[in-house]
Amino acid sequence: THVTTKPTTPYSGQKPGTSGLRKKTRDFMQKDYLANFVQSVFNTLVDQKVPVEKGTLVISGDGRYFNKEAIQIIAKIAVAAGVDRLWIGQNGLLSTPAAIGAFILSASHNPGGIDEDFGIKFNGMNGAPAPEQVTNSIFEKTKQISELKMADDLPEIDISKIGKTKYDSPDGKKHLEVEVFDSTEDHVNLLKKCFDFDKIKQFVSRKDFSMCYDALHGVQGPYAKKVFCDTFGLPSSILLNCEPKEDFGGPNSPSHGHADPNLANARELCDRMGVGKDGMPIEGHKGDIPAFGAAADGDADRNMILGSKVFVSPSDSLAIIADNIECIPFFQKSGLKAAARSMPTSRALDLVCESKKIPCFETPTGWKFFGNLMDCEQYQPFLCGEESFGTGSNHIREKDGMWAVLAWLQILASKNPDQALRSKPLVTVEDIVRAHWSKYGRNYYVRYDYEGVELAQAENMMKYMSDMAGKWPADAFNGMEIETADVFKYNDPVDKSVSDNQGIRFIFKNGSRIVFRVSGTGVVGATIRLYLEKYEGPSGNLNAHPLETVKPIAELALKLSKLEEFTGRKAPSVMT
Ligand code: VG1
Ligand code: CO
Repeated sequence: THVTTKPTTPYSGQKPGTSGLRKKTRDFMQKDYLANFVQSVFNTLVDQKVPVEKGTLVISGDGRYFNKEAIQIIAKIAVAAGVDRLWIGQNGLLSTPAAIGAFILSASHNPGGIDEDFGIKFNGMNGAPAPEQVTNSIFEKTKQISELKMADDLPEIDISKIGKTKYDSPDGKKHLEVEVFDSTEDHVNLLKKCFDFDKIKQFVSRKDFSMCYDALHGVQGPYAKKVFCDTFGLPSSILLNCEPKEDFGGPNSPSHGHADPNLANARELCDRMGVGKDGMPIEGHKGDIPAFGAAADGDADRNMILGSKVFVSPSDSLAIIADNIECIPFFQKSGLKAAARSMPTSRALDLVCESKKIPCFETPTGWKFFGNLMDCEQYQPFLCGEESFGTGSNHIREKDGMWAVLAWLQILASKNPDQALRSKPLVTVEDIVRAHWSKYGRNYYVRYDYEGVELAQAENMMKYMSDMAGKWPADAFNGMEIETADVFKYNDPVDKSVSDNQGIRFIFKNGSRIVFRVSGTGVVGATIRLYLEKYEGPSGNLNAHPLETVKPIAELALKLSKLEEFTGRKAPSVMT
């Protein structure tokens, strides 16, 4: 192969957000748009003295439209940059949790298709998303880029067939290897080290247990088939939407092509599980309901957990896994050493950490902030998660949708031990959730999303609230006593970096919280996220309706933020 150098001109706005660069697919299809960004990543790596020439690079994605074309473009740039080996998941598919040292072609939970969204993330050799210093430097490079170096004569890689192909490197001094591999194998092998697969298999084959798994046509499908059907021996009828599709099923599918595992988009699964849009049981639901239900997002790093007629809020799921951590082999040897949640995630986890007397960290939104913490030996094994349906541990440096599901199945298996007890009724997801609330109390939690708001309006609203921090009159809070009203700023305890402006928070003395953020994964305009939390102690009402329960706080939040005045929005577009 040879390297061709050709001139290019910068595109504006190539700034990675919470998780990679996300734009309309058609933006990515513009001449050299993707190439400019990828070249900028390599230029940054070279600057930071990362030994690219010795590296193995993974290039794969969640299977959305333009995935395949993008892989060929990135391969040409990577070869020109001198990469030793390229690994590509069969058919270009690889879930985010399985990708280490990788370009991941995904806009995650955003819809896919030529008229929808595309994205690219870069994860370093430790599997962690590029930290802020790196993404900022990539952005600077995109503004200055003037040339592309590509191995234009690299033949088109056949990504449909597993196998290795050797090419001469551009300098003719070595061979470079391109390997197309079975996407699911490595990751499932890693998960086998975290859990007791035999015990889970025994549990899921009980006659009184049944489950349903929805991959929403994202990349998790083949992994789900491998784990649940090939390994645990469950029938393929438990799988919903497990064939990856370029448009995740498109606008006419039950998820509207939005591979986001939540109450609004995973409707097919929720309906089957008897769970309404409000997270409450569907009245008069007929038919058999499985005992366990779960779903993943487009790139398979998110998870949703359901029981029969029960929705487990992601913040609760995190706290419940923490409280039952001794059920999971990965943690059995030394116990859980530390845990973390993103700032908007409910404080249910904090209560568990308090009782376990272990550190509980509060980070800004996005997985890149957990990486530093879990790299510290004194905090391993480590558990972390977000309200946005992401949960994981230090087995990798990303959230992991399959991991969370196996964690729940392992807990269920432990609560329903051996043969002798088979005559007893199944301890259900609902039993586990209720036991948790009666021990720690319940953190009622709802998120309102206002999508497609004009950017300037969202910024003005956020600016208004940050200007007001410290100046709110004492009677501004509808009689509730305020503890903190500020702009969240994170001091990374490990590398001492500071991330400012990570959301507006109102914390009340009674344990309620209001948080405002602007999303960093949106593609058009701005999405305002309003996070609402109300704590109810163990002796309080643990059976209330979450939407109703947080309503008074929501009204206060709308008053404080003047959201309607700033944006003209009367109601959120999604509640979850
Ligand atoms: C959202 C979620 C955040 C998550 C991020 C990436 O970010 O709120 O918790 O880490 O998506 O998830 P934002 O900035 O839009 O709020 V994924 O599964 O889209 O890579
Ligand atoms: Co995702």
